[in-house]
Amino acid sequence: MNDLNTVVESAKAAFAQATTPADLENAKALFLGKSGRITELMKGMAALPVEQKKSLGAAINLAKQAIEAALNARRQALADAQLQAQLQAEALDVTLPGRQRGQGGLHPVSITLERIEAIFGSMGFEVAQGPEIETDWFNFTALNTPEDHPARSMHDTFYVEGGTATAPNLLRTHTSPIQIRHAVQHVKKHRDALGAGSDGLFSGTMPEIRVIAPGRTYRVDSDATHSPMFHQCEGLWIGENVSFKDLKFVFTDFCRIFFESNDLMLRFRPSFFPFTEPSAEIDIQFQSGPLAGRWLEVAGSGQVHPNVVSNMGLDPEKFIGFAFGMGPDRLTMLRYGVSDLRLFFDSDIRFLSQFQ
Ligand code: 2NL
Repeated sequence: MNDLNTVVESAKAAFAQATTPADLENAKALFLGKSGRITELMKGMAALPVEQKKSLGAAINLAKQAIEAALNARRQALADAQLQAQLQAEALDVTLPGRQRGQGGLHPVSITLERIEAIFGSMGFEVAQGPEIETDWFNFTALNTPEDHPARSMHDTFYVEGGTATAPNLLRTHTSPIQIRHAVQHVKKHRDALGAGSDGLFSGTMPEIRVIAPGRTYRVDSDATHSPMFHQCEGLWIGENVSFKDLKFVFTDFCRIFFESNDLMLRFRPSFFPFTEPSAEIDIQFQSGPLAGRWLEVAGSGQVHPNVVSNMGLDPEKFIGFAFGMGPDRLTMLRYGVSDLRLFFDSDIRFLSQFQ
């Protein structure tokens, strides 16, 4: 009896030591296999008298059942442990955000351009586009720029192939030529609609021209505050009775909406441009916030010069209006507190991703 208990106990100990299913099956063989301890004990009963066979047989059977029970328990424990390990190894954090494809976003200057378009759009301005390679007529002549003006020199303007000596091609230096093209088209369309012919300057009735011209522009210039490619957005409003007060209210409204503040002042400072007369620089001053107290130049403006009105095909005795030009790059720097213009053109994702 005691012997059998020892066998059962040593079987339990051997099973407990087995840490893999293979180890366990080897340990099982030591007790229940062909020449295992239990099997050997059963073989040893053959020579015993019937009475002893009965009682010892029953005892061995009990011991065998105890060993089988211990074996099964250990099998189950190892299987459970193996399942736990696998679950742990393959654990999923279902609360993690899914892996996404990298998301693109708008460039900060594009964000500014979209805001400018939306704000002027809400005031009834169309958005016009035009070619970046221009003729010298649309870029300079139509805008009343004298033949000997320094802006026309190779030193300031990028000239490109494809033009002629008298009509050279260049990279537009501002977006005004877009507005000249737009105005010429506008006049032609309404003139044709009236059957007014195409001679002379138009002095009939037509809807007002109210347009903005955003886009890329180019000048021979490069330092911390100038890039050879930069953005401009010009605006033009021409009608029969459009005055400087309209410019003031349009631009004041624009600044308040763009900078999300009613707490700013505007100043129209006398200036000069060949294409406007009179002309004014527009400065703004925030009354609160990080830029408070300094006058900041944000745009040039003026009443469109009569020669420019003529070049649109309109009679300057009948049509009058204003124009302005601003730099979306600079507006973006002011709005976000960016100090170096070149950051906008370096394509460094660490900088650009901050605007998403
Ligand atoms: C500046 C100056 C200005 C204009 C642009 C303009 C356009 C037409 C006719 C007359 Cl079609 N004028 N544009 C007028 C005054 C100033 O821009 O400093 N821009 C950043």
